[in-house]
Amino acid sequence: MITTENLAICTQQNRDAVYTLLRRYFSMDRPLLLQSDLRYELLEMEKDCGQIDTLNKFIFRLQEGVFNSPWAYLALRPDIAKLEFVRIHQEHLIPEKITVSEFLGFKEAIIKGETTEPVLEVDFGPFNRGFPKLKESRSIGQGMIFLNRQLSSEMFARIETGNTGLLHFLGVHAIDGQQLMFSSNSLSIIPLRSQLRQALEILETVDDETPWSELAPKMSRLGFAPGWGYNAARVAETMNMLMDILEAPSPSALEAFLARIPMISRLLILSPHGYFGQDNVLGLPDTGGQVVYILDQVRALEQEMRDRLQLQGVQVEPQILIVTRLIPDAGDTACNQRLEKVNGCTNTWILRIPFRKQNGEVIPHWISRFEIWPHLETFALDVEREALAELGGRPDLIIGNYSDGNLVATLLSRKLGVTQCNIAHALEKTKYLHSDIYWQENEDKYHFSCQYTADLLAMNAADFIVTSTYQEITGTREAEGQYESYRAFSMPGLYRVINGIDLFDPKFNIVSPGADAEVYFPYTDQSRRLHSLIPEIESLLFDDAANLSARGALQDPDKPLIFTMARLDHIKNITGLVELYGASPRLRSLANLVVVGGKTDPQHSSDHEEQAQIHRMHQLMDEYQLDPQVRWLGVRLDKNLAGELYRYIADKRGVFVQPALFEAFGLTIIEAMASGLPTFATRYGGPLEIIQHHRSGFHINPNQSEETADLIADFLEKSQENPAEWERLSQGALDRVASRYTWKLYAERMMTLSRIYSFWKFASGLEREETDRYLNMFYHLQFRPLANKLNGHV
Ligand code: UDP
Ligand code: LCN
Repeated sequence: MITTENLAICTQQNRDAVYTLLRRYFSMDRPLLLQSDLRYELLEMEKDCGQIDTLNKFIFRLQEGVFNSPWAYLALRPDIAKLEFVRIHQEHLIPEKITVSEFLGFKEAIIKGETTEPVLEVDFGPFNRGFPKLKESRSIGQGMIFLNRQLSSEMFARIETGNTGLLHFLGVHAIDGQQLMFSSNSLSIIPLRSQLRQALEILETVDDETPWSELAPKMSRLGFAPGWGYNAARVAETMNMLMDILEAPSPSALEAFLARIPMISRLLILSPHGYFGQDNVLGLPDTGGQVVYILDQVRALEQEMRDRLQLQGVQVEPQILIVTRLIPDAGDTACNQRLEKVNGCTNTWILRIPFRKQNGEVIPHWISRFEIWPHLETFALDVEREALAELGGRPDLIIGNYSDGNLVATLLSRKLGVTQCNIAHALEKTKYLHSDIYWQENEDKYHFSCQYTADLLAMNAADFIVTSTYQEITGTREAEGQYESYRAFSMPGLYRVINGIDLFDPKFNIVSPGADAEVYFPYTDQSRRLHSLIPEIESLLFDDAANLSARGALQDPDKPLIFTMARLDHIKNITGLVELYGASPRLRSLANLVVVGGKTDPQHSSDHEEQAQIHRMHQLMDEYQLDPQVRWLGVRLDKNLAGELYRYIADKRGVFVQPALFEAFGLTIIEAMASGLPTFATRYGGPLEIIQHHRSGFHINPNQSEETADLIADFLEKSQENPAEWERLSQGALDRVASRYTWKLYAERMMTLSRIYSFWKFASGLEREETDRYLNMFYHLQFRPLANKLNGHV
């Protein structure tokens, strides 16, 4: 293992090389070097001196370095989820271990010229010391299994004395005001065993199919309430499960039993920013995958909740409320409507609540996600009132989405005493390089001081956190994870985070989203194809651009198509793809490029990043004279059209490319793959985990344009010579999505997590009271003043 101790030995053995390398770093005259810079410089040095194996290993484990002669302060990431800090004197060359605080302090002083004035150090570590923690990095993201194992053994140790949270939980359990499982609230173990035995004896005498309604009178005389099953067979199974637990407890038996207890019938989902709607919203600034994710998620969850409640014989209709912002000036969207029913659901609604100014006046226009911070506290109060009225009571679970939704979820969950789940979708900190240390420079535009504070609050408050991939939490061997980036960082002048989040906390669980199987299905499935959309697609691709919001007219329409679709954000790097295509005569001769994104007229955009990207697109089209080979559609495609377009591209033996500089997950990637379209996607972020290189798609490095162009061109050429190659990748993509990325799998897992975490929150007092008090103070003393300052600014 690459530890600081080993580094000392290595330095001794390679004194000359270390000395030369440090000199090179110092001579770069850049105080802060990133992993890529540190590696690059070593590789350059090796060109002159030859390879130094051991040193190589260390440099490749460095996360960043801060240089101020004679000292180099280094952050070493020996392995996934491990972090150490070390400093080396340029002359003495003896590595010394330092604390995170010393490292960050040096960084602040060098980069920002800060004095050694006392700063607020944020440290969540001490609060969670007594809390069970995972030990192995490979178990990160499997928190539920671990927690269940850990807590059940503690609980079972007390079972004979009857002192168990399980009995208490069963005794008071109710949903929608209806008492479930037991009618008495003081259960004890000996009478309970006898009650169960008597009930099972009765159940043996009746037909398996006897419905609960017929069993109810006898069962209620024994003290049982509904919730055990819809018929005699299922009731008996559930009772036997409880008998087994009382007899010989095991975590898996408990998990199976808890999976049967109806716990969730009312769900509150928060997604404040953006245009949240079902039509005409995708591709608008800030409105993308999160909306798609939530709309697909609720369909799957409502179905799963209903199935579960029915199986357990509980006559409660599940209800889901998605709460977002009401935007009076909503253009051609429905975002100015208070209530909207979600298509394909029975009792799932979008509830829109406006943002208000301090004087109560409703804010009419869209507000960027970076500027919504001052509105969230009043929004939370309004949500509490209106959502409780719509739901007819407290929700059983609150799910926050993105930094803003997670903050509102935090405020509401604390207040209502409801289990809180967070879904980040994308944490901005990883997307914007150095956005912590240079926060002041970006404050006017991005207000990261508010966002990162909100993130720390919400991640530490959540009962459980759902992520789409493993690396979202803790990264890969090479790169830091999104949550990991909140572990230790500095915002000079504001605070220094010593321990922002513990990656080994069992609150993390990986539950990957799916692609809507009704919309994104294989191109070969002719009977389901929407053939009527083909003329519209061909018109979009080939008709006169002047009649559409489009640019470019494909000269040779028979060539395969390279397709990309994304919001025109800088990070999506669509312009990077256009540039690499423009600069590659080989690629240009093999295929045309189709871009769906943004608008072609910058005046039609209200978002500064999008405007800049639109200008850049036009510039590239002019510079490389791309009009005959690139079709840029500044339109929003509805889901069905997008689904059929992926399949159309597959018919033409084309490919999908997702060139983002960083992509948290990337729904377009699984949509393209679910359509059977060979997919090339960025190696930075979730796609690295979704795609198996050369099997179910390809990883590309967005910073290596030539290499990427060649990889795509090689594949297109190979596929022309041997169509089986294209089909191999197409099938690989289909198989991968079917085995991992479906909403059915998602809903089952999500409901299990909700039940288990809610149970443990109740049964073992998992309330982290000390953390809560600290968070409360952090919210009032840090977040509120920052948000209020922004209020004056916007
Ligand atoms: N999308 C769409 N039509 C458009 C643009 C985007 O249907 O014109 C959808 C796309 O199919 C995907 C989502 O918007 O479902 C984008 O999600 P992704 O995770 O790829 O990126 P995000 O926008 O969330 O960063
Ligand atoms: C936000 C993103 O940036 C995407 O990478 C995700 O796919 C999307 O949300 C859905 O989680």
